[in-house]
Amino acid sequence: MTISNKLRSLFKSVESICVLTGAGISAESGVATFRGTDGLWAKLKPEELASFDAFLKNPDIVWEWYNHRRQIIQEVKPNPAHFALTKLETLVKDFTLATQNIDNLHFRAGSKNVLELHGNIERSYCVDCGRIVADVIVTPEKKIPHCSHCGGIIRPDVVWFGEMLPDGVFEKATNAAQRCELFFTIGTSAVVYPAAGLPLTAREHGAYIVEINMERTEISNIVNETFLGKAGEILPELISIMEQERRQAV
Ligand code: BJW
Ligand code: ZN
Repeated sequence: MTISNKLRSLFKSVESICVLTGAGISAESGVATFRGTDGLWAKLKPEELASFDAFLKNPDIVWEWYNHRRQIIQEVKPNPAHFALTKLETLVKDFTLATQNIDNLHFRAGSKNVLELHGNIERSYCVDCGRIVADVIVTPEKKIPHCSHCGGIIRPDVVWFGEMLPDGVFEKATNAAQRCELFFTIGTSAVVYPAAGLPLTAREHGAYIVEINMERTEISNIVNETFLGKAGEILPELISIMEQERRQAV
């Protein structure tokens, strides 16, 4: 793998890293991405499934979709890209992983400082009283779960279009993007805001931006270096180069 001299030398000394991940990092685990020809939204319209209005109109259909995805996510495993990020966290003093994914795979791989920008599919909450519910059961007989406390409708704890991100989480991600020296954007089409603004923030504050994706994206022209290919192949290689550089530097 060819990497620039700038990145190689940054690998030796960097102590502050921020990472943004998107659906592409979980693709090799078997979780479908959203956009693109094989994406979830090639056939399904996001506005019909990923907004609160859509949920209120058809809670049973939205629950069926999330239940189906929850089942897939429970069966899949983190892949080498998730594990490479777990390793990366141990190499530097300041590490933040902001993920747009709701699949829990970073936590399952052992990453610690993870900011879930768009929630977590394995959690749900009551739209009326806000209580968090861990184990929601949806069946053909019981298509819409209700709160055992107040009777309100339970919804998945994910962020839909037009909704604010969880309290304080985006602020933490912005801080990390502002203070990092090296920023990775991995497996995201970088079209959904405010998450897609994080690499731009990092760049404005002087960070070196590295993108890993199967194809060029909306932000490829503002990043410093793009590696085209599978995150599960590229990331482990990059982290092993970084380890080598740091061993030599001691
Ligand atoms: C690989 C790979 C491999 C594949 N290796 N790579 C106009 C302009 C600007 C903004 C807006 C606008 N109109 C509306 C907005 C705001 C809106 C937005 O950004 N819309 C744009 C689409 C235009 N944003 C919001 O509404 C956000 N909230 C907000 O702004 O609050 C403020 C506000 C409040 C009230 C009113 C107004 C404003 C909330 C956004 C929530 C997004 N939610 C979703 C669904 C989550 C639940 C669920 O999963 O069902 O989050 S949408 C969906 O997109 C999901 C993802 O997290 C997100 C990003 O997708 P991601 O991860 O980038 O996936 P893909 O599929 O797009 O890309 C995968 C990539 O991987 C591809 O590039 C592949 O090439 C690559 N890849 N295999 C490496 N092996
Ligand atoms: Zn309730």
